[in-house]
Amino acid sequence: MAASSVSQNPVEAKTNDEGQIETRKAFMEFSSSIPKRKGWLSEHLYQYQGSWYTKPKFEGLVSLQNHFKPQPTTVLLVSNPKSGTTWFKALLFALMNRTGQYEDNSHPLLTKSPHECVPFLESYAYDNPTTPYPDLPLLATHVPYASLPESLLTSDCRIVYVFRDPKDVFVSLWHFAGKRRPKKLPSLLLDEAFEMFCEGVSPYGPFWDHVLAYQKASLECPERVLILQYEEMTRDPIVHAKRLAAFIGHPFSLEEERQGVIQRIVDMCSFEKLSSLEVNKSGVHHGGTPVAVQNSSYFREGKVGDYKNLLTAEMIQRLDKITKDKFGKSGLSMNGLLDDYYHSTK
Ligand code: PAP
Repeated sequence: MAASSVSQNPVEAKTNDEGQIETRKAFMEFSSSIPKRKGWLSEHLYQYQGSWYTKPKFEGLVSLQNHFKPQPTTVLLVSNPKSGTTWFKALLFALMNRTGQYEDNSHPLLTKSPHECVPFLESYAYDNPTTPYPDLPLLATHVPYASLPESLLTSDCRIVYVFRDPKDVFVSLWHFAGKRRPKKLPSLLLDEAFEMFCEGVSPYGPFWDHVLAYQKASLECPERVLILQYEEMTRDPIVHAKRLAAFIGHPFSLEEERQGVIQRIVDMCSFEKLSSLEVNKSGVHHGGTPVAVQNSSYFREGKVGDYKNLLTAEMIQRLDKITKDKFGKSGLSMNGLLDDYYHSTK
């Protein structure tokens, strides 16, 4: 894969306990010199290598860029926040840990959140700056392509990238921010959040640049980067689960197909199933944030087109126009993303 064009970070992350403090201090100094804007989930977002981060995620990213050493067989799930990460974490984890290998009712996904089963790299790096990365076959990140660690770009790792209609992404993120934003901060009004999202000021944003960079990598190296759309997965989960399994090197055998293993995986990872599990209804997990996160906050509606319940016609038109302008010439397949737009502009 092409190496990142962005020069690697200016803050050197250290690995011992003392170093951790040094890194935090270096970060504090550095962060006072870079652009910052009002945040969604925290007070501020900081701009680094063209994208926007909360403090913990920025610090995690810096550590990641300095220290991450992937295994050649690592599979990395990448997404913009709110694009289907939880769902695809579950799917990929289940594809690697087939239901057939477990007794009924003993699959780890039934008692652990997908975020516990598949950690985010930058969150892990923030929480464990002095500990080596876990030797797990499946990891996840929201980091944009240009900021991925060199070690990953030059490795044989496979990347699964999932993207989603930005209208649903925006709505999902706004609701999530409503739950997660500290109460002491002034609320983030819908119109203000919408302007920020359109401008590209959202966690790991701009949204469109994030997608386009991975799409380019996928075109250049299709055997290393697979790009999938949330909406496609909802339309035909069996077909795409099979594609995913083959891509990550765990294709289904005819026997497994006959036994209905694919359907069982798709069912176990469905919104209805996962959101009804006790662990995802009342559990919490820690991951790169100072406070524990309620697992239930990752399960809201799980639908395609929920944006219609919140956005005005003007907002829909504006986001679609940005998407059309940005994605238009990319050749990116956008199955159904702009249907409303073309309908309304006929
Ligand atoms: P993250 O990037 O912060 O980890 P992510 O999982 O990408 O979040 O996004 C959460 C969205 O995925 C929510 O969408 P909504 O707000 O529009 O409802 C959530 O409901 C949806 N989601 C979670 N699990 C599933 C699933 N199994 N199937 C489909 N959608 C899901």
